[in-house]
Amino acid sequence: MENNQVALVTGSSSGIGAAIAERLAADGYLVLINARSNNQGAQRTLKTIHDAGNLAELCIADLSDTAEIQRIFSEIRERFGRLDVLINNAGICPFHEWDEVTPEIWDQTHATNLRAGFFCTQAAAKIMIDQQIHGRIMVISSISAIKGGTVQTHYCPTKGGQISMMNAFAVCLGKHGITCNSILPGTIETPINADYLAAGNNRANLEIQTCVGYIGMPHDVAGIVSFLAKPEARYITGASILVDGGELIKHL
Ligand code: RM4
Repeated sequence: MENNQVALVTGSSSGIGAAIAERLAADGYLVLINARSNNQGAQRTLKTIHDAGNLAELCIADLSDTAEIQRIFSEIRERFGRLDVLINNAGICPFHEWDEVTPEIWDQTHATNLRAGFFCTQAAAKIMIDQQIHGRIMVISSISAIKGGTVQTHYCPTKGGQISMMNAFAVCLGKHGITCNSILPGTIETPINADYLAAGNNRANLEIQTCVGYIGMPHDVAGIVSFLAKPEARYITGASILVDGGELIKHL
């Protein structure tokens, strides 16, 4: 791989984002670890990458604030002069019954999951085009883009929107050699659903919904991201790739 390539992974203080950050650093990128604050998780991801002898720096910003997005992308331009990979991973899933969702919960979920992804992609693509970089942009969407969830009526549309947004960007950016793809994880063992998985029979119920009989781990998602970032994946754009242990097809 060409030296000095830079990858930004939003929301990489824990879970899927942390695993992607570690994987891309192992692949040779200087990884920018984004988190809302300089918290323990961000420090842990940074230390894991450094301990493995790879490159990473913190990139602290709350991406639900578009001014913060502008700030970090100006900094990336000034400091590195390039961006090769953007992984739109930051996301929240505050579980609420459909009749308890308030406009505030709706707005907050959309600002983090969808609006931030749009403005990060817009800013990243401008750098890639200016630098003539055949960049890679991905969004970590979800099986929930397709499948409904009882406590996710406000969250599912953000995941569906992420796919349609990546497809639209794929159309716009293909001529610049930039690919835009969506990854759709099923249930993955992360802090976002730790309480849910621990309650009642939720874990067992989710396990039997998959073909493989178990719940995936963050590194199960990181592998496909690593592949899509490579030059050999140049012809894959506008794709939606399920990483769900066969959950979606099992009950069709
Ligand atoms: C996902 C999907 C999973 C759930 C997470 C929090 O997109 O719905 O099943 O665990 O959200």
